[in-house]
Amino acid sequence: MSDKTYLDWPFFDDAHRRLERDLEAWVPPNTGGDHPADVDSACRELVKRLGRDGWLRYAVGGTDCGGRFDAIDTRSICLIRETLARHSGLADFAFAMQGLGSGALTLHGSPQQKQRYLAKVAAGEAIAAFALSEPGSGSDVAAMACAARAEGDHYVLDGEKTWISNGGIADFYVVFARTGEAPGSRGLSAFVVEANTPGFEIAERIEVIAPHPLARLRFESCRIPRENLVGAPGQGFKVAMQTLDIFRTSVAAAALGFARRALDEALFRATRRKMFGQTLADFQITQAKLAQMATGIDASALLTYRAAWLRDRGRNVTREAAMAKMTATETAQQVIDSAVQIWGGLGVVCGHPVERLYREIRALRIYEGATEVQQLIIARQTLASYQQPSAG
Ligand code: COS
Repeated sequence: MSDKTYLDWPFFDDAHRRLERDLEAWVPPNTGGDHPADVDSACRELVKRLGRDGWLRYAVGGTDCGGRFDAIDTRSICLIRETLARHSGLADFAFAMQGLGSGALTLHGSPQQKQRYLAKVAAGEAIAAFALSEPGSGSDVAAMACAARAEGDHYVLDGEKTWISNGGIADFYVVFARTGEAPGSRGLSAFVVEANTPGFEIAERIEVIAPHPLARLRFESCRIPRENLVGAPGQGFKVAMQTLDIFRTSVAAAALGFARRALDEALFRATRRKMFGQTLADFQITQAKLAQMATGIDASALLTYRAAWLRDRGRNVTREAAMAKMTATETAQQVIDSAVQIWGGLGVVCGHPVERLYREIRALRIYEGATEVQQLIIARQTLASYQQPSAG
């Protein structure tokens, strides 16, 4: 049984505690299976179930278009991701991508766009995706080459996107492209591209160590109605970054869920496995490991829920979200590695919970801003506040 004492921390109110309890009761153990033969169908099914039972309402903002609240409640999203991740990486993925894929619409969509897309995302009737990275620009978003030129009442998209989660099963993609109002980050815009738009195709499906739908996308003279522009022209970089400010914090929460599961598995093994006349847990060397694991988890939780709480209070959390994502994902990797060590040979057997966690955690240190990007963000802001301390 995972430690739940953190729910008494002042970041949460009773509605959060109820949400966690209700979701814990809803999610059957190992939802979604660990090695589904058909990952696309498994994801579609998870989205349907998460939508049918109301959980996806937390992934979008706006009660008039299916959202649970008027604005996204970051703490709810984090609690849901943490809880789902403890049981099933794929269920967490299905939930998270509905939020990331529609986040730009929640934040900057027109009333018509919100009505058209968000209600279906919240009901699990449409699958969303977020298309930012390209073969030549991952960390350096401002260097993107995919271009959208205005032509009458349309934009015409040409270029590629890659590492796009839900690529291949999404009904629509929020795509970022260069519109050229100004150089670099000031010349990008965001668009909704529906999957059946002529000129859009899945160029390649990509298989990864923890399978989920992932693809490279290609746009060739792909005509998008002007009303599919999300936010103002030239504001795409900020739209992407504001979306990531929410979902980077939630990646930290997912890592936390993986780490908590790993600690549970390690405790189970350490208190049962006998050697040299005692249990593994009786050895101080094991206790040192368990202490590191438990402390790392609490430190990650504090940073994660601080970032979520601050965002829910309307604060800019770019730095706090970066700290949370960096710490929680790097810590979870170490915690899971220790759990594998405690399980010994069994820990590397395909299908074992800690083997699955070992594969699942790895990508979280890379996507939505690699650890090195988070370091850059934190250092820049730390240096800026040192060099320009606020008056008084
Ligand atoms: N919210 C709102 N605005 C933001 C912002 C945020 N979180 N972060 C930056 N901006 C603004 C800046 O204020 C700046 O505005 P002005 O042009 O008005 O001055 C502008 O955006 C450019 O910011 P910056 O100079 O910091 O941009 P850089 O090109 O140096 O890039 C990083 C910054 C590296 C942080 C950014 O490119 C990044 O996050 N990269 C990782 C991308 C990523 O996560 N990829 C994974 C995709 S999802 S799997």
